[in-house]
Amino acid sequence: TMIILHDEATLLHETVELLGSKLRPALESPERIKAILASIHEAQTHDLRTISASAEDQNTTLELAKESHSTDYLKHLQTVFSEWLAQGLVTAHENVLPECFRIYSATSAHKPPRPPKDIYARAGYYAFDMSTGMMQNSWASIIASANLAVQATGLLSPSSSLPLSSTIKDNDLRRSVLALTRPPGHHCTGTQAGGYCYINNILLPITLLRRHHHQRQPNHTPRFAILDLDFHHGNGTQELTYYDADILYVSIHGEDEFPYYTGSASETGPPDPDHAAHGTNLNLPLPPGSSFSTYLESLSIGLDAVKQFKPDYLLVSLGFDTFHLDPLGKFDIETEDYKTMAARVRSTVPDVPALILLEGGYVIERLGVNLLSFLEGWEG
Ligand code: SP5
Ligand code: ZN
Repeated sequence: TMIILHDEATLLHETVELLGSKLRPALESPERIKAILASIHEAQTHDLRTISASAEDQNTTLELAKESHSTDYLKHLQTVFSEWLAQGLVTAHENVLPECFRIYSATSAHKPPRPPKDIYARAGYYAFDMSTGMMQNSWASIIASANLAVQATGLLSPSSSLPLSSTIKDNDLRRSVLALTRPPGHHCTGTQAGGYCYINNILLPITLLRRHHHQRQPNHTPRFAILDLDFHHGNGTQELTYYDADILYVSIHGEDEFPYYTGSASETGPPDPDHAAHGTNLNLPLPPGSSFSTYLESLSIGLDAVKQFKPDYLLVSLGFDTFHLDPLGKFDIETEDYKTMAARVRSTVPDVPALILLEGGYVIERLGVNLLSFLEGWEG
């Protein structure tokens, strides 16, 4: 039985995106979570907890997010829709979408680029693609999703000093927790939304656990391994952890796929061999069409690195866009393979407290079975 955290507010965000030259309903939709919930209910094997972020929870979460994201970026996410609406740039049922992205110009008087005064232009300053629109309720889902990551952390750590939601009790403490985070998080950077991501959810547990350890065990600096199993490279997570010696980032992803400009095996952390974070980034790109047996070879390399790193915590960015039918993925992975995948991961570090956060996966009608298969393998 896995404790699975969900918040109904994650279902509110519903946008359009530019995909293959057409503006269409975003593949990252509320139906993804609804389908997962239906499968969990039907299976009856897991302990699903539906929580709701209080104003205080939201403040705590926002405060933690400021460790990874700039204050002006977070402010932008909270206000851009209503500002566009007030100025008549969108109607209540439309989306804010960017038009002009950041330009790094050698000849500009503004180096580095600064936020434009024009509210219309700011949408493109704080984003890097057109899959990451903002509608009326987007912020409510963004903060609810991030809060799920925070509350899941509370279930991992035996401390009443953590900001546990009132729906969670001390005797619920677990070694593994899954949070149904939506929107996902691994693509957004400190100042740019992208790839359906707005707040990098997986960084929040790290910030929270660090503060927690700092209070209780100041002599011990906790070590974190992030295993990113989404089909896409987690460029945001990589960027936010690259120079951090206490975080290992490992990603298996489609080679030369979205987000296109990151994810090469040569990105291993700071190049200086004397830098403490040298070698704490491991990218394992795989060509389109890769089979599950090929995938397992990379997974085994990634897991060796995780084991060697001796993490105090394992954080899994779990995407199901590696599924063979996924419209955004190109791997040849099937439902039963997720069971094998999860079993390999968990058996590598069976006693390390682990948080699993949802990232991508767009075959609505198979998301539930794929997740159940993963959990079956995880719990052995
Ligand atoms: C969290 C996550 O999985 N985000 C992925 C976002 C990917 N968005 C861009 C995909 C571009 C695919 N291009 C194909 C166009 C023709 N259909
Ligand atoms: Zn993805």
